Amino acid sequence: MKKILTIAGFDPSGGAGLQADLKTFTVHKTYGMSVVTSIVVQNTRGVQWVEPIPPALIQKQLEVILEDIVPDAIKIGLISSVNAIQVIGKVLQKNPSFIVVLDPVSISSSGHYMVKENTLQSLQELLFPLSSLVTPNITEAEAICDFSIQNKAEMAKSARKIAKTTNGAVLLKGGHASFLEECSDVLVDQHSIHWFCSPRIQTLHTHGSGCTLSSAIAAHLGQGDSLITAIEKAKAFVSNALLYGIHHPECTVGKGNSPLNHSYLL
Ligand code: PXL
Repeated sequence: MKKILTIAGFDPSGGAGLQADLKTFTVHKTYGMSVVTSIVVQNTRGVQWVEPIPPALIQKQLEVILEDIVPDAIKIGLISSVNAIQVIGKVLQKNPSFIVVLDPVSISSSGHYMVKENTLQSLQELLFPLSSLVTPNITEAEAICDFSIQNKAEMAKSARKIAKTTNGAVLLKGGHASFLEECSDVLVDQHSIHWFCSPRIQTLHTHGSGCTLSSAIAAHLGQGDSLITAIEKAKAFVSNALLYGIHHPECTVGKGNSPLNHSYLL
């Protein structure tokens, strides 16, 4: 069984962060492990508080896992402080062969800032160069590149610029882009560009969709899939988990933006 590690925030309501990641790892028949970086006090209606875990404690969790278990892939989600980014970078630098999928989370889907200023800049300086894939959404890509994205050409331009700072590729997610009729994501590495297009699913019940996509990609990469295959399979998983959440009223959770139905495969 392949072993997949998430380094992410804790969502007590169970739909996003490392809870989403662990559920995703399990239904992909992999063994899930988690290092917690922050406690995010929230429910499906929104985020109320983000409490960072002390960096030394993050470092210790990581070191103790890694001296015992070699992960086949790592997903990184919310890291809410620069000091935490620094210690994670320090540990990962010692293991340059790891497959790392980094979701540069900064704002929750309910619009709450979950990171301190400069976090995106530090992620780009310290963790993008250690990542095989970085998965920003449009808002995060705009903040990283410092220009606005209004069409597919600008999506590609932004992804190309960000890709130069990674150790692999960028998947720029168009899921929230109002200028796209379909849901189009663009994958760019040093040499190539590939578009993934899927029908847009009209729903507000998307809590945890970004976390789930990046952890499903990590699970597939850890199992040996190519990058394009891993992304295709992960996108199909997210679409189905969204659809099963909406079309089965008994699967709706909470009074706000309901999470995906991670268990639909079961
Ligand atoms: O979707 C971004 C995200 C990431 N990580 C945690 C979260 C959220 C959004 O709510 O709670 C822990």
